[in-house]
Amino acid sequence: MAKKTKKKAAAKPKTKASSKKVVKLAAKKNGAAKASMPKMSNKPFGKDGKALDGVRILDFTHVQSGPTCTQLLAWFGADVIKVERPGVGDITRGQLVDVKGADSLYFTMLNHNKRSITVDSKHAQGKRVLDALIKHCDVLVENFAPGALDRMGLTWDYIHKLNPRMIVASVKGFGPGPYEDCKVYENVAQCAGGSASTTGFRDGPPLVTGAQIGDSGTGLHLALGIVSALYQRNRTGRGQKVLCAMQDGVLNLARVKLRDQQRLAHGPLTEYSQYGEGVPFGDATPRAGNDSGGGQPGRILKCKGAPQDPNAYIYFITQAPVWAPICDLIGEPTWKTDPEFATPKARLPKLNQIFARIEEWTMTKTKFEVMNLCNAVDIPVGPILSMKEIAEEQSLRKTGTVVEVDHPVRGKYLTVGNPIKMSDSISDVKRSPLLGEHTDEILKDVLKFKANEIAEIKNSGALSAPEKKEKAA
Ligand code: CAO
Repeated sequence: MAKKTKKKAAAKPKTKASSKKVVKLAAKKNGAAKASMPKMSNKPFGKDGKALDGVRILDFTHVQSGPTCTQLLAWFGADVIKVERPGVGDITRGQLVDVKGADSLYFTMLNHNKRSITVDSKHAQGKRVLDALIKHCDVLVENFAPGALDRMGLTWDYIHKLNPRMIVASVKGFGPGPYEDCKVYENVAQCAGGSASTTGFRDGPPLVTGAQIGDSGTGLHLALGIVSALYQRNRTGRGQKVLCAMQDGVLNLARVKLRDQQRLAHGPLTEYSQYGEGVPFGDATPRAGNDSGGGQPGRILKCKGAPQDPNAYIYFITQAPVWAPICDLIGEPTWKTDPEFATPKARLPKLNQIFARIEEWTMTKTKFEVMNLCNAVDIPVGPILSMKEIAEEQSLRKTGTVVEVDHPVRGKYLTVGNPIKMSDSISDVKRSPLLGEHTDEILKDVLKFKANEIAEIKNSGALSAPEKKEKAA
């Protein structure tokens, strides 16, 4: 797609059946809409390029939320050009540094498969490079503080005029409203999106979760918005703005808690432990400890080795359909028919007693033994896996979910590969770029600047760190 926009930024949409290769498929049988499709590939699956081949991304992201999005797009085959401030780059390059002189894991693990160009966006020659990038890219992705892009002169109107096909995708902390001008980080979003008020134990303070649902969660949402906008562009020929607010992304992931908020108007939440314990409900969804959000009673129980081993625990769910095998497994077969225990409703006030008995049993076994015994009779359980165990888990290495990457400065390190597996678009994980590593090739090969133009831009100091700028002046 980006290639097609090189000569003519506002070229006609490509979906019309113009080439001989295109055949019309009228899917009458299944009632699907009439669609124009390219001729079906006869190459083996996984050997005919990647899903987003030909899409070029102007990646103006930093920290975590935006880079998560553009890393996914890169794994799907997009050419992601990361624009960074000369001399500094994405601030995470130098945050939580573990190997002196090397880009941090914070940076490397969020910026695989990208190219890096350094450009001072507030310099006139830097602006010239950005304008060229806008003309040659399909999508601009950014997660600057509110107003920062406009202050660079890159308003929607300006970008849309330069390249009407460009999709402009943004992460912001809040959507339009009273907080729209606020800067936001992960935990701010977890709190403002309703997650923290519903996480933790009833008698303790609100808690944030370790999973980065504000940053990475919103990046994921944004990636879906971008891909959908690209799909719509095939029909309309024009770009659009895509906005994901972190508050909205977190709330979307916490929607079961807004569900429970509304259920409260009709009585207590009977599947919450607090109901069985006789503790009255207030007017907002309470924190529910480790109760399961799906309405099935669940708890985290000790296994052999706990509490000395902080991860010798298992998540145990007493789902109604597997109550009988649970009773057999823990040595309480009479609970299957005893009216005090036989039905989910009868069990609700006795969950503490029931889970204490199950825990007596789980404490005699390791979490993996519990997992094997339970899964043999279709009882779903969740061993609490430490990051050490996950890093060493060979099945995750085999699927490419945990990948070892080699980096020229830091050496080998582990990362999380693409969690979305596609049979015809196989992701390979390439190391993150060094700061400005691809500046020259992008100016020359992508933006087609001539040698004298490149020299002019470079000599202006627009692509280099402040000390070089001083020399150039
Ligand atoms: N050349 C020149 N200037 C550049 C530049 C470049 N290549 N790249 C960035 N800058 C400038 C910006 O223009 C901005 O300048 P102004 O304030 O003068 O307009 C400045 O760098 C700082 O950008 P910022 O405000 O986005 O960065 P920050 O560190 O102050 O704030 C953050 C960081 C994350 C709080 C803010 O960007 C934000 O709220 N983003 C939206 C929400 C988000 O994504 N948060 C998640 C981050 S991950 O936890």
